[in-house]
Amino acid sequence: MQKRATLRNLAAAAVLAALGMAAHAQTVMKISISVAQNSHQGVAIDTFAREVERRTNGRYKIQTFYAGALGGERESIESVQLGTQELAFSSTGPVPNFVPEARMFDIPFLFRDKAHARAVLDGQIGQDMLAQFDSKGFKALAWAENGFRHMTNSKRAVNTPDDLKGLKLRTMENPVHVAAYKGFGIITTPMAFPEVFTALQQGTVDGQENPLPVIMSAKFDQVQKHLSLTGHVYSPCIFLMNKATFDKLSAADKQHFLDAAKEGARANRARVDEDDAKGVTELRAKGMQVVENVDKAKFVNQLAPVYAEFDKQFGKSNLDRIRAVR
Ligand code: EAX
Repeated sequence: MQKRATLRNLAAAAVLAALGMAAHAQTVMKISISVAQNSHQGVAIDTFAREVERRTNGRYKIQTFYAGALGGERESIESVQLGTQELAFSSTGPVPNFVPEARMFDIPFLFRDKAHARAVLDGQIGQDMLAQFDSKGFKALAWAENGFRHMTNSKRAVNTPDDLKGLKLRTMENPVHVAAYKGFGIITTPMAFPEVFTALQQGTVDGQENPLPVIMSAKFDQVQKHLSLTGHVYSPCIFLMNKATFDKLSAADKQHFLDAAKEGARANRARVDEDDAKGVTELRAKGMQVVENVDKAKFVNQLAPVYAEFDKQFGKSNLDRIRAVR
């Protein structure tokens, strides 16, 4: 009799333990960026991670990795496509290697300002572009922002395109950027972001180009003398998730991940605005010489031959549709 009661209690305890485990079963996923945590990109993934955990009541935990800890942007995107890493937050720099259609957004001087870029990305054109990622093994959760890119170098002030001629600049691994920068006479060196600081420090390249939030968080003022606010390219960022991993989520959890990415993008864009507002003052105080008013018309005119090529590649009507968005 006693033995049977003990066995019953043991069975009950085992069931409770199993239920307890089930109630607290947690799936851990990884997300990475190539810049420091204290940055517009760090804010994006930290907000995303917090929101996913909150909205799924802890059923999903997002482990965040910064400063290229899991590799550069191209490497991380590749890992997400393969499924060895569930998520990445990246600029669109390396994206054309995976989703060629997306390179349209990398065309110099295509976007008037951040409001225009955000309206395009959050509107029909941008949402249609997100759908292009599905067939390439990605679920693109949301657009976010890197910002308008500016030129830095250690050699000379850049006021006109002629000042760019012969400069060895690191570029992202992006075919549109490389073609455009060659149009300025730049000697282009495509390179993953985690290698850039050392390359600048050692003089392997003379300069690079990035938004103020990246220049600030990467402390490029320590290895670059000159900054010119060329704003030559608007650089989106994007939340990418392995498609098969996303498809396995319940309908409710799919929505939680999508909403968390939108929250992350909201926090990210707010931090870009903050950094843009104080960046020039901060970088000047750290010793950079800043050219604030370059003659943008001269830079645009210099790219006329390249634009003719882009009109052919992407269809002038598609580019005009983007320009027409208010
Ligand atoms: O954070 O590789 C680059 O220059 C990109 O802007 C990257 O997002 C740096």
